[in-house]
Amino acid sequence: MKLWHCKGARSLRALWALEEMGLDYEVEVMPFPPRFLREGYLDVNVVGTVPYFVDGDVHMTESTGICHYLVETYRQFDFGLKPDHPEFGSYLNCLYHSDATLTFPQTIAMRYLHLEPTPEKQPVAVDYAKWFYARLRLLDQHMLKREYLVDNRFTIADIAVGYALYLAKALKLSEFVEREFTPQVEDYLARLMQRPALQRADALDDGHGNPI
Ligand SMILES: N[C@@H](CCC(=O)N[C@@H](CS)C(=O)NCC(=O)O)C(=O)O
Repeated sequence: MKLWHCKGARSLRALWALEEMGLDYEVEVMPFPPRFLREGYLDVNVVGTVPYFVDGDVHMTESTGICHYLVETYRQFDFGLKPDHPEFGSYLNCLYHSDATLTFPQTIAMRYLHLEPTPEKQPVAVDYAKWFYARLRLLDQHMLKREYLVDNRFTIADIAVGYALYLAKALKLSEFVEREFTPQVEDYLARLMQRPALQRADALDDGHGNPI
């Protein structure tokens, strides 16, 4: 299997999962954004985004979907839950919530605060950054009495949601909107950042550093 990745981008979810699971994979680390900076990338992935993932005939473009695929296809249930688990619904909710609800407003903020920072777009970016913090309310509540999202253990749900927290830090969103994570969410992210698999995945670089 092969993963196309850019440092700090959503492909980190898939890379982190591959590292946690100890699966054999090939990775291409590219400058960001690859559709402009990696020649021929649109021929690899017509959408031009990362991650892009290939496993035999399987081609995938969704970071959380790739994590879920790896759990199911390679029977990595140490990192996932099966449908008969009482928290299966919560597990799926975290997986979908991670990108559709949490990362989505962050990417608009990233675009206008970091990649195309024009003064007229600044209010839009700040608005989306505030929106992101408001959307953390579910996690704030959920983490009051938990160390991990489901089943009292680390799973890909933590990779999926943890990446959104990682991205907020990388984008320095708190500086733009004067909001902080709640103590329980700050502790949760610190716990995730200590994981050797994340540290290995995060260290992979195309030589140009992190653009965000
Ligand atoms: N929902 C997709 C989104 C993928 C995505 O938009 N990735 C961003 C990086 S975080 C990207 O490649 N942007 C570059 C571009 O749009 O050219 C996922 O979760 O993987």
